[in-house]
Amino acid sequence: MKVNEIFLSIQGESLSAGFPTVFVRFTGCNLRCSYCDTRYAYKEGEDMTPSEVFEEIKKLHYKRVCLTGGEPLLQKELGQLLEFLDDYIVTIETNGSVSLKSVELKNPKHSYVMDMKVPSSGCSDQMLFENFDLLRDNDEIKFVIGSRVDYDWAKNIISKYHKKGTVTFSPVYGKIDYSGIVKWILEDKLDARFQVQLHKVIWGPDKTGV
Ligand code: MET
Repeated sequence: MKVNEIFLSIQGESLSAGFPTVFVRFTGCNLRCSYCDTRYAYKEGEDMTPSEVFEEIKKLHYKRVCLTGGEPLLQKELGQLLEFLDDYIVTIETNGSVSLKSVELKNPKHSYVMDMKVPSSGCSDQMLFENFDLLRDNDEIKFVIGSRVDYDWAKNIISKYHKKGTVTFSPVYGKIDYSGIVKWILEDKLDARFQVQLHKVIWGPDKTGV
């Protein structure tokens, strides 16, 4: 596996937001999102076996792990790492363009956070909508909203494809009026969760490795 960094922090996004979590950031991504805040994970990384990654996770003494990137589903040995993490609460942050069939989640404590890339990311045309069919109730679908166009795109995708899993709308930090998004959600009677990225509230938009 190619690993960019492993560190302990507070989870800033998803249903696990606020919990101390061990982050494993893998190297390599097939997308180039306009707002990407982890471009350093496109290339830089160290080769490690799943067992070596697990040893590093254990050293941090927390049973919550976030597998992120880069794009974690590009790692061929992800399934092997998940076997080591059988006893852990694991979220896999994936970018919506890679088939969820690349790793089978057998453990109910393991879930996907699938980030559907909206038009302002520049990558919305690469989303794989059949992934919606593979999501379960404990998975999550996230839309990072930067404009009304993004919101309308997300609303349309939900009505067409959403079956199972929590829907979350997160504003691009500092870019858009948060109360506006909340108003749209309520006007449209969407069962969508509004969430500000907590790590950016705590440390600001540019700090990495937190
Ligand atoms: N690849 C995943 C996503 O796009 C997680 C990392 S993005 C910084 O959501």
